[in-house]
Amino acid sequence: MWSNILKNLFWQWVSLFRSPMGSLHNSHLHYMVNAYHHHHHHQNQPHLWVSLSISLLLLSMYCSQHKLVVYSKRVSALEEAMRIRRQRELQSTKKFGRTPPLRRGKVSPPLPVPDHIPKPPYLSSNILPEISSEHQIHDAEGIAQMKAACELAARVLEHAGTLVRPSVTTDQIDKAVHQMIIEAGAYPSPLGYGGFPKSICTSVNECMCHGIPDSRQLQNGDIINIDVTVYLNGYHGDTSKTFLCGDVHGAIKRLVKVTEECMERGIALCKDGASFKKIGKRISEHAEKYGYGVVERFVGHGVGTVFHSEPIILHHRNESPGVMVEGQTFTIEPILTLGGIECITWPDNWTTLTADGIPAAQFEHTILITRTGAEILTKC
Ligand SMILES: [Co+2]
Repeated sequence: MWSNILKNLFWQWVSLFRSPMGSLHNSHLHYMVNAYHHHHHHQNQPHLWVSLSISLLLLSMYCSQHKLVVYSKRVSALEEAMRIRRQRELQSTKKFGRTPPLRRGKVSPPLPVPDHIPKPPYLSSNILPEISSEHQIHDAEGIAQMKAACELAARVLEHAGTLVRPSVTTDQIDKAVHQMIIEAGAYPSPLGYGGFPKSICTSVNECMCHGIPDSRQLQNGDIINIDVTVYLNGYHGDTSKTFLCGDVHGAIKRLVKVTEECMERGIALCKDGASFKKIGKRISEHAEKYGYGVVERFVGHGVGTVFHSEPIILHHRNESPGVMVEGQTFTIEPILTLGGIECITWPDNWTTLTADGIPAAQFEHTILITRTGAEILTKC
Protein backbone atom coordinates (compact mmCIF):
# COMPACT_ATOMS: atom_id res chain seq x y z
CA MET A 1 0.00 0.00 0.00
CA TRP A 2 2.82 2.39 0.84
CA SER A 3 4.39 1.63 -2.43
CA ASN A 4 1.19 2.61 -4.24
CA ILE A 5 0.91 5.91 -2.40
CA LEU A 6 4.50 6.67 -3.18
CA LYS A 7 4.09 5.74 -6.80
CA ASN A 8 1.10 8.02 -7.08
CA LEU A 9 2.93 10.92 -5.49
CA PHE A 10 5.88 10.33 -7.73
CA TRP A 11 3.83 10.32 -10.92
CA GLN A 12 1.77 13.28 -9.86
CA TRP A 13 4.95 15.17 -9.40
CA VAL A 14 6.57 14.06 -12.60
CA SER A 15 3.41 14.83 -14.57
CA LEU A 16 3.67 18.42 -13.41
CA PHE A 17 6.74 18.70 -15.58
CA ARG A 18 6.11 16.16 -18.22
CA SER A 19 2.59 16.53 -19.55
CA PRO A 20 2.64 20.17 -20.61
CA MET A 21 5.99 20.27 -22.35
CA GLY A 22 4.26 20.79 -25.66
CA SER A 23 1.77 23.35 -24.43
CA LEU A 24 2.12 26.65 -22.69
CA HIS A 25 -0.58 26.39 -20.10
CA ASN A 26 0.95 24.97 -16.98
CA SER A 27 1.58 27.72 -14.50
CA HIS A 28 3.87 25.61 -12.32
CA LEU A 29 6.06 24.76 -15.25
CA HIS A 30 6.28 28.32 -16.44
CA TYR A 31 6.67 29.69 -12.99
CA MET A 32 9.75 27.56 -12.68
CA VAL A 33 11.03 28.42 -16.13
CA ASN A 34 10.64 32.05 -15.31
CA ALA A 35 12.25 31.84 -11.91
CA TYR A 36 15.08 29.82 -13.39
CA HIS A 37 15.83 32.35 -16.07
CA HIS A 38 15.33 35.63 -14.34
CA HIS A 39 16.45 34.62 -10.87
CA HIS A 40 13.42 36.44 -9.54
CA HIS A 41 13.06 36.39 -5.80
CA HIS A 42 9.35 35.88 -5.93
CA GLN A 43 7.21 34.25 -3.32
CA ASN A 44 7.32 30.54 -3.95
CA GLN A 45 4.12 28.67 -4.48
CA PRO A 46 3.86 26.95 -1.13
CA HIS A 47 1.58 24.08 -2.11
CA LEU A 48 3.89 23.10 -4.93
CA TRP A 49 7.04 23.22 -2.85
CA VAL A 50 5.47 21.45 0.10
CA SER A 51 4.27 18.63 -2.10
CA LEU A 52 7.65 18.47 -3.81
CA SER A 53 9.49 18.23 -0.51
CA ILE A 54 7.15 15.59 0.86
CA SER A 55 7.38 13.55 -2.32
CA LEU A 56 11.15 13.74 -2.28
CA LEU A 57 11.36 12.79 1.37
CA LEU A 58 9.08 9.79 0.94
CA LEU A 59 10.86 8.82 -2.23
CA SER A 60 14.22 8.87 -0.60
CA MET A 61 12.84 6.59 2.13
CA TYR A 62 11.44 4.26 -0.46
CA CYS A 63 13.89 4.27 -3.31
CA SER A 64 17.21 2.59 -3.44
CA GLN A 65 20.21 4.81 -3.95
CA HIS A 66 20.31 3.83 -7.60
CA LYS A 67 16.69 4.73 -8.31
CA LEU A 68 17.12 8.11 -6.69
CA VAL A 69 20.06 8.94 -8.89
CA VAL A 70 18.13 8.01 -12.00
CA TYR A 71 15.24 10.07 -10.75
CA SER A 72 17.23 13.24 -10.15
CA LYS A 73 18.90 12.85 -13.52
CA ARG A 74 15.47 12.79 -15.04
CA VAL A 75 14.50 16.02 -13.24
CA SER A 76 17.60 17.86 -14.37
CA ALA A 77 17.01 16.62 -17.91
CA LEU A 78 13.56 18.17 -17.71
CA GLU A 79 14.98 21.42 -16.44
CA GLU A 80 17.41 21.34 -19.29
CA ALA A 81 14.59 20.69 -21.76
CA MET A 82 12.74 23.73 -20.41
CA ARG A 83 15.83 25.86 -20.76
CA ILE A 84 16.46 24.70 -24.31
CA ARG A 85 12.84 25.26 -25.26
CA ARG A 86 12.89 28.83 -24.04
CA GLN A 87 16.27 29.44 -25.62
CA ARG A 88 14.92 28.18 -28.93
CA GLU A 89 11.92 30.50 -28.69
CA LEU A 90 14.23 33.44 -28.04
CA GLN A 91 16.48 32.39 -30.92
CA SER A 92 13.55 32.28 -33.29
CA THR A 93 12.48 35.71 -32.06
CA LYS A 94 15.99 36.92 -32.73
CA LYS A 95 16.07 35.40 -36.18
CA PHE A 96 12.63 36.27 -37.50
CA GLY A 97 11.14 38.76 -35.10
CA ARG A 98 13.88 41.26 -34.60
CA THR A 99 14.38 44.39 -36.55
CA PRO A 100 17.82 46.00 -36.34
CA PRO A 101 18.62 47.55 -32.95
CA LEU A 102 16.74 50.75 -32.32
CA ARG A 103 18.70 53.90 -33.17
CA ARG A 104 17.79 57.39 -32.25
CA GLY A 105 16.56 59.69 -35.02
CA LYS A 106 16.38 63.48 -35.02
CA VAL A 107 14.07 65.06 -32.47
CA SER A 108 12.23 68.13 -33.74
CA PRO A 109 11.69 71.19 -31.53
CA PRO A 110 8.85 71.08 -28.96
CA LEU A 111 5.51 72.05 -30.48
CA PRO A 112 3.80 75.24 -29.33
CA VAL A 113 0.60 75.22 -27.25
CA PRO A 114 -1.80 78.18 -27.61
CA ASP A 115 -1.92 80.61 -24.69
CA HIS A 116 -5.59 80.03 -23.91
CA ILE A 117 -5.00 76.37 -22.99
CA PRO A 118 -4.49 75.91 -19.22
CA LYS A 119 -1.03 74.52 -18.43
CA PRO A 120 -0.08 72.05 -15.68
CA PRO A 121 2.05 73.48 -12.87
CA TYR A 122 5.25 71.47 -13.54
CA LEU A 123 6.27 73.34 -16.70
CA SER A 124 8.33 75.91 -14.81
CA SER A 125 11.08 73.38 -14.11
CA ASN A 126 13.02 70.79 -16.11
CA ILE A 127 13.51 68.71 -12.96
CA LEU A 128 11.40 65.56 -12.79
CA PRO A 129 8.66 66.21 -10.20
CA GLU A 130 8.51 63.94 -7.14
CA ILE A 131 5.68 61.41 -7.01
CA SER A 132 3.05 63.24 -4.97
CA SER A 133 2.05 61.52 -1.73
CA GLU A 134 -1.62 62.53 -2.04
CA HIS A 135 -3.97 59.86 -3.31
CA GLN A 136 -6.44 61.06 -5.95
CA ILE A 137 -9.87 60.47 -4.48
CA HIS A 138 -12.68 62.35 -6.18
CA ASP A 139 -16.20 63.52 -5.46
CA ALA A 140 -18.92 63.40 -8.14
CA GLU A 141 -17.70 66.61 -9.74
CA GLY A 142 -14.08 65.35 -9.85
CA ILE A 143 -15.21 62.05 -11.32
CA ALA A 144 -17.05 63.87 -14.11
CA GLN A 145 -13.89 65.86 -14.88
CA MET A 146 -11.73 62.72 -14.81
CA LYS A 147 -14.13 61.02 -17.21
CA ALA A 148 -13.87 63.89 -19.66
CA ALA A 149 -10.05 63.94 -19.58
CA CYS A 150 -9.77 60.16 -19.84
CA GLU A 151 -12.27 59.89 -22.66
CA LEU A 152 -10.33 62.47 -24.63
CA ALA A 153 -7.07 60.57 -24.00
CA ALA A 154 -8.71 57.37 -25.26
CA ARG A 155 -10.03 59.03 -28.42
CA VAL A 156 -6.62 60.56 -29.12
CA LEU A 157 -4.91 57.20 -28.61
CA GLU A 158 -7.35 55.50 -30.94
CA HIS A 159 -6.62 58.09 -33.60
CA ALA A 160 -2.86 57.73 -33.05
CA GLY A 161 -3.22 53.99 -33.66
CA THR A 162 -4.78 54.57 -37.07
CA LEU A 163 -1.60 56.37 -38.13
CA VAL A 164 0.68 53.41 -37.41
CA ARG A 165 2.04 51.91 -40.63
CA PRO A 166 5.45 51.34 -42.25
CA SER A 167 7.34 54.52 -43.29
CA VAL A 168 5.43 56.86 -40.93
CA THR A 169 7.76 58.57 -38.46
CA THR A 170 7.03 58.76 -34.75
CA ASP A 171 7.47 62.53 -35.12
CA GLN A 172 4.54 62.61 -37.56
CA ILE A 173 2.38 60.71 -35.08
CA ASP A 174 3.41 63.15 -32.34
CA LYS A 175 2.46 66.14 -34.50
CA ALA A 176 -0.97 64.73 -35.38
CA VAL A 177 -1.70 63.83 -31.78
CA HIS A 178 -0.51 67.21 -30.49
CA GLN A 179 -2.85 68.94 -32.91
CA MET A 180 -5.83 66.84 -31.88
CA ILE A 181 -5.18 67.49 -28.17
CA ILE A 182 -4.88 71.26 -28.45
CA GLU A 183 -7.92 71.42 -30.72
CA ALA A 184 -9.86 69.78 -27.88
CA GLY A 185 -8.66 72.56 -25.55
CA ALA A 186 -6.34 70.25 -23.61
CA TYR A 187 -2.60 70.20 -22.90
CA PRO A 188 -0.41 67.15 -23.80
CA SER A 189 0.82 66.29 -20.31
CA PRO A 190 4.26 64.82 -21.20
CA LEU A 191 5.34 68.01 -23.03
CA GLY A 192 7.79 69.70 -20.66
CA TYR A 193 7.24 67.19 -17.84
CA GLY A 194 10.70 66.90 -16.27
CA GLY A 195 12.01 68.42 -19.50
CA PHE A 196 10.41 65.79 -21.80
CA PRO A 197 10.63 67.35 -25.27
CA LYS A 198 7.56 65.96 -27.07
CA SER A 199 3.81 65.55 -26.58
CA ILE A 200 3.54 61.73 -26.39
CA CYS A 201 5.82 58.75 -25.73
CA THR A 202 6.44 56.41 -28.66
CA SER A 203 8.24 53.22 -27.65
CA VAL A 204 9.25 50.94 -30.49
CA ASN A 205 10.24 47.23 -30.25
CA GLU A 206 12.84 46.82 -27.48
CA CYS A 207 12.05 50.29 -26.13
CA MET A 208 10.05 49.41 -23.01
CA CYS A 209 8.80 52.96 -22.37
CA HIS A 210 9.40 56.73 -22.57
CA GLY A 211 10.59 56.69 -26.17
CA ILE A 212 10.87 60.20 -27.65
CA PRO A 213 9.14 60.73 -31.02
CA ASP A 214 11.77 61.37 -33.69
CA SER A 215 12.55 61.05 -37.41
CA ARG A 216 12.76 57.24 -37.36
CA GLN A 217 10.37 55.64 -39.84
CA LEU A 218 8.32 52.72 -38.61
CA GLN A 219 9.29 49.43 -40.25
CA ASN A 220 7.16 46.50 -41.26
CA GLY A 221 7.16 44.12 -38.26
CA ASP A 222 7.67 46.82 -35.61
CA ILE A 223 5.54 47.15 -32.53
CA ILE A 224 4.99 50.59 -31.08
CA ASN A 225 3.54 51.66 -27.76
CA ILE A 226 1.94 55.08 -27.89
CA ASP A 227 1.40 56.67 -24.48
CA VAL A 228 -1.06 59.57 -24.40
CA THR A 229 -1.81 61.77 -21.40
CA VAL A 230 -3.98 64.86 -21.69
CA TYR A 231 -4.55 67.63 -19.16
CA LEU A 232 -8.14 68.84 -19.54
CA ASN A 233 -9.81 71.31 -17.15
CA GLY A 234 -7.22 70.57 -14.48
CA TYR A 235 -7.38 66.74 -14.73
CA HIS A 236 -4.99 64.24 -16.34
CA GLY A 237 -6.17 61.15 -18.25
CA ASP A 238 -3.42 58.61 -18.99
CA THR A 239 -3.54 55.64 -21.39
CA SER A 240 -1.27 53.65 -23.69
CA LYS A 241 -1.47 50.76 -26.07
CA THR A 242 0.96 48.71 -28.15
CA PHE A 243 0.13 48.70 -31.88
CA LEU A 244 1.35 46.32 -34.57
CA CYS A 245 3.01 47.80 -37.65
CA GLY A 246 2.45 45.61 -40.70
CA ASP A 247 3.26 41.90 -40.36
CA VAL A 248 4.57 41.21 -36.87
CA HIS A 249 6.31 37.98 -35.88
CA GLY A 250 3.96 35.55 -34.15
CA ALA A 251 5.98 35.40 -30.93
CA ILE A 252 5.88 39.19 -30.61
CA LYS A 253 2.17 39.33 -31.46
CA ARG A 254 1.52 36.89 -28.66
CA LEU A 255 3.54 39.04 -26.25
CA VAL A 256 1.38 42.03 -27.17
CA LYS A 257 -1.85 40.09 -26.69
CA VAL A 258 -0.82 38.63 -23.34
CA THR A 259 0.35 42.04 -22.08
CA GLU A 260 -3.12 43.45 -22.73
CA GLU A 261 -4.67 40.44 -21.00
CA CYS A 262 -2.41 41.04 -17.99
CA MET A 263 -3.62 44.63 -17.72
CA GLU A 264 -7.24 43.50 -18.04
CA ARG A 265 -6.80 40.83 -15.37
CA GLY A 266 -5.22 43.35 -13.05
CA ILE A 267 -8.14 45.72 -13.55
CA ALA A 268 -10.72 42.96 -13.07
CA LEU A 269 -9.79 42.40 -9.43
CA CYS A 270 -9.90 46.09 -8.45
CA LYS A 271 -12.66 47.37 -6.15
CA ASP A 272 -13.12 49.27 -2.94
CA GLY A 273 -11.22 47.44 -0.16
CA ALA A 274 -9.09 45.19 -2.44
CA SER A 275 -5.37 45.15 -1.67
CA PHE A 276 -2.99 46.63 -4.21
CA LYS A 277 -0.62 43.68 -4.01
CA LYS A 278 -3.19 41.44 -5.70
CA ILE A 279 -2.58 43.31 -8.96
CA GLY A 280 1.06 42.24 -9.16
CA LYS A 281 0.18 38.70 -8.22
CA ARG A 282 -2.51 38.33 -10.87
CA ILE A 283 -0.39 39.92 -13.61
CA SER A 284 2.65 37.78 -12.76
CA GLU A 285 0.62 34.58 -12.70
CA HIS A 286 -0.61 35.22 -16.22
CA ALA A 287 2.75 36.38 -17.59
CA GLU A 288 4.55 33.38 -16.10
CA LYS A 289 2.31 30.95 -17.97
CA TYR A 290 4.05 32.18 -21.11
CA GLY A 291 7.51 32.58 -19.60
CA TYR A 292 7.37 36.37 -20.01
CA GLY A 293 9.19 38.81 -17.73
CA VAL A 294 7.25 41.49 -15.84
CA VAL A 295 9.28 44.71 -15.63
CA GLU A 296 9.68 45.95 -12.06
CA ARG A 297 11.29 49.30 -12.68
CA PHE A 298 8.17 51.05 -14.04
CA VAL A 299 4.95 51.27 -12.09
CA GLY A 300 1.35 52.42 -12.26
CA HIS A 301 0.40 55.51 -10.28
CA GLY A 302 -2.36 57.66 -8.91
CA VAL A 303 -3.57 60.14 -11.52
CA GLY A 304 -6.03 63.05 -11.35
CA THR A 305 -5.29 66.69 -10.73
CA VAL A 306 -1.70 65.48 -10.28
CA PHE A 307 0.00 63.56 -13.13
CA HIS A 308 1.87 61.05 -10.92
CA SER A 309 0.96 60.39 -7.31
CA GLU A 310 0.54 57.64 -4.75
CA PRO A 311 -0.48 54.85 -4.82
CA ILE A 312 2.44 53.25 -6.63
CA ILE A 313 1.09 50.21 -8.48
CA LEU A 314 3.58 47.37 -8.73
CA HIS A 315 2.96 44.91 -11.54
CA HIS A 316 5.26 42.18 -10.22
CA ARG A 317 4.74 40.03 -7.13
CA ASN A 318 5.05 42.13 -4.00
CA GLU A 319 3.98 42.49 -0.40
CA SER A 320 3.20 46.20 -0.47
CA PRO A 321 0.45 47.22 1.95
CA GLY A 322 -2.62 49.29 1.18
CA VAL A 323 -6.14 48.90 -0.13
CA MET A 324 -8.16 50.63 -2.83
CA VAL A 325 -10.75 53.23 -1.93
CA GLU A 326 -13.99 54.13 -3.71
CA GLY A 327 -13.57 57.29 -5.80
CA GLN A 328 -9.83 56.71 -6.28
CA THR A 329 -8.22 56.93 -9.73
CA PHE A 330 -4.93 55.31 -10.74
CA THR A 331 -3.28 53.60 -13.68
CA ILE A 332 -2.37 49.98 -14.30
CA GLU A 333 0.34 49.76 -16.96
CA PRO A 334 2.33 46.52 -17.03
CA ILE A 335 5.36 46.11 -19.30
CA LEU A 336 6.10 42.53 -20.33
CA THR A 337 9.19 41.27 -22.11
CA LEU A 338 10.01 38.25 -24.24
CA GLY A 339 13.45 38.18 -22.65
CA GLY A 340 14.94 39.64 -19.48
CA ILE A 341 13.51 42.49 -17.42
CA GLU A 342 16.73 44.44 -16.99
CA CYS A 343 16.79 47.78 -18.74
CA ILE A 344 19.13 50.49 -19.97
CA THR A 345 18.35 54.17 -20.49
CA TRP A 346 19.81 56.26 -23.30
CA PRO A 347 21.77 59.43 -22.52
CA ASP A 348 18.60 61.42 -23.30
CA ASN A 349 17.56 60.21 -19.83
CA TRP A 350 14.16 58.97 -21.08
CA THR A 351 14.34 56.27 -23.73
CA THR A 352 14.48 52.98 -21.83
CA LEU A 353 15.26 49.72 -23.61
CA THR A 354 15.45 46.11 -22.54
CA ALA A 355 19.12 45.40 -21.78
CA ASP A 356 19.04 42.30 -24.00
CA GLY A 357 17.44 44.15 -26.93
CA ILE A 358 14.45 41.79 -27.03
CA PRO A 359 10.99 43.38 -27.54
CA ALA A 360 8.73 44.59 -24.75
CA ALA A 361 5.05 45.55 -24.80
CA GLN A 362 2.92 47.76 -22.57
CA PHE A 363 -0.76 48.62 -22.09
CA GLU A 364 -2.22 51.23 -19.76
CA HIS A 365 -5.62 52.38 -18.55
CA THR A 366 -6.71 54.94 -16.00
CA ILE A 367 -9.36 53.36 -13.75
CA LEU A 368 -11.85 54.57 -11.15
CA ILE A 369 -12.42 52.44 -8.07
CA THR A 370 -16.10 51.86 -7.27
CA ARG A 371 -17.83 50.04 -4.44
CA THR A 372 -18.17 46.86 -6.49
CA GLY A 373 -15.37 47.03 -9.05
CA ALA A 374 -13.38 49.35 -11.26
CA GLU A 375 -14.50 51.47 -14.16
CA ILE A 376 -12.08 51.92 -17.05
CA LEU A 377 -12.12 55.66 -17.69
CA THR A 378 -9.78 55.74 -20.69
CA LYS A 379 -12.38 54.24 -23.00
CA CYS A 380 -14.23 55.84 -25.86
CO1 LIG B 1 1.11 56.31 -16.68
